[in-house]
Amino acid sequence: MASTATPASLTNKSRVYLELEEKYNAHNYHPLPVVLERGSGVFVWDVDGKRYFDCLSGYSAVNQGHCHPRIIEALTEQASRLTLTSRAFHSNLLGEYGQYITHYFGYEKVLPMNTGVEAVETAIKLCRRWGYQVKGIPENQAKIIVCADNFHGRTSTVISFSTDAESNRQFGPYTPGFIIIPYNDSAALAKALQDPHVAGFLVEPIQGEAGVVVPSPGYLRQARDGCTQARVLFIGDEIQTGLGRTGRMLACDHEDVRPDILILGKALSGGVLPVSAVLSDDEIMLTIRPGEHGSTYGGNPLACKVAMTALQVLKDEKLTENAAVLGELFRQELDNLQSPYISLVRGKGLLNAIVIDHPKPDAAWDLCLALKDNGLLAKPTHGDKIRLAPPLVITRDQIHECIDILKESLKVLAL
Ligand code: IF1
Repeated sequence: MASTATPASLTNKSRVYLELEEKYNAHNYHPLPVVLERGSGVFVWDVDGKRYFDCLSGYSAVNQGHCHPRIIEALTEQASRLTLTSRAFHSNLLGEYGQYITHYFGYEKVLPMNTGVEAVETAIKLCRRWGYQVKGIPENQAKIIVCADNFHGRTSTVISFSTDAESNRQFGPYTPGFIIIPYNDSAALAKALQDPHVAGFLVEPIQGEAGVVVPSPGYLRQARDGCTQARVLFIGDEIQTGLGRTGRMLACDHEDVRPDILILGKALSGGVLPVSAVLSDDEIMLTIRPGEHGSTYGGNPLACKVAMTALQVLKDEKLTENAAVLGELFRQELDNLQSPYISLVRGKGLLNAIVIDHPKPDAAWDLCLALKDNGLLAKPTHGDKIRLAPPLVITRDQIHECIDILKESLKVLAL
């Protein structure tokens, strides 16, 4: 890939940071050559003071915008009071948070964790436990159905059911117990659900990493009904799609689907610290008893306070509604660009992607470099797709500014 070449637009100042990272940090990422030092709302600034629209939003972790004043206030106030008790003791915030988030999403219980993948792991353990204790699956026989091209995180178990070689190659041996079926294929799901040892179906309501793949209307509804009939838990990974991103509080809400196990992360903290959560009702959650699962930081007072504030901001600022309305506008304006090099515009709410069609294999990367030079940050995925997912606090005028930057930047692809 030509992408490893240092672009001419890189300033001497930012070059120093890139070289430091290259020398002392593991090479497990290939970032765009921009060095950020500040953020506010939809904007981030680099070390030279140049301002950018952030159209990645920390992979949808900063739905509320960078350094949201109310979230930062909650963070700093609580940080000077009490940050961590461990779960060996009670705190004055864990119960309040539990009540807040379960009422917010309509579940009986919550299990707090930190990163997204930890919440996915928690959901897998809960689902298996329910399979043995409630459904009566013989021990060690439980299976979980997952979809091809999924992304649920990077632990050794979770990559065991990835179909992406980049994620799992030479990281085996892999955890067994997963059945992989094609995404958006109701017939394949119906067939897989016939196996009586199936305990759960783990699914992203929209596949993020795959390049914002929106399933056909009715797919999630049918999947939900199929799971209910087969007595299989529907596990919704809303880590990326939840919390207003797609124009509803949860992407499953678009089809009035209620997951049996709901997984949240990312924007649950508004991007200030890792906070994730698993929600379910008692029949499932109470199958795990004291000592059987946990985490040092899970449910810490700082996270509880920040998460309640981050959720309240979504409601108070009507960010879900903004995502729905401005998402429509964004896709409409992207279509109106009529670029010969954009073969597809897709998404829901403010989780969108464009597919680049161009003879140059690095065209999407080159376009992202041009976007960067013109003041907008986005990152290509799977070579030809560019995710466009700004913070949900973006305004109508700012959407138009982003479109203008795209229009200008597309000129670099002219043949
Ligand atoms: C990386 C993608 C986004 C997720 C869903 C669980 C997790 C994620 C649906 C794990 C994480 C990330 C992580 C980031 C890249 C990224 C990503 F392109 F890979 F798919 F957002 F679009 N379920 N998504 O999307 O959450 O443990 O990271 O907190 O580089 O791994 P985590």
